[in-house]
Amino acid sequence: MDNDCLFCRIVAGEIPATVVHETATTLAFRDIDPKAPVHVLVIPKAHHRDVLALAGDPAAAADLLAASAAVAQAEGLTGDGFRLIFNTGGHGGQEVFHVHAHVVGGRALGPMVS
Ligand code: D5M
Repeated sequence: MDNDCLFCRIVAGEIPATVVHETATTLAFRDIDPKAPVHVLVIPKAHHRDVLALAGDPAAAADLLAASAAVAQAEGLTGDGFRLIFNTGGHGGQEVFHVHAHVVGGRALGPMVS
């Protein structure tokens, strides 16, 4: 755990979140500033800075992908579709440096890049 990391502190229960799914290695909770009717963040419980770092831990990456799919299923997104996003670094618009997948859906999302 990184004590300076917001999402590590959510994993530790120090900061509240609306948790929608949890496994031994992952946690999923609703984004505080949702961009669509469904906007859930899926994170590994272990701290990895970004998706580039996560790629160095294939088991954790697989767990995160499986958890993201489970969230999409549970949130009813698999019929109409949804978006799975890893913002990465400055140009990618990453604000929280604990890797997280955005599961976004519940409406037509339009062009990917703004
Ligand atoms: O996305 C970081 C996301 O994290 C952004 O959509 C807001 C969200 N956020 C920030 N703080 C919280 C808390 N406390 N709970 C839930 N969601 C939160 P990025 O890809 O880094 O730009």
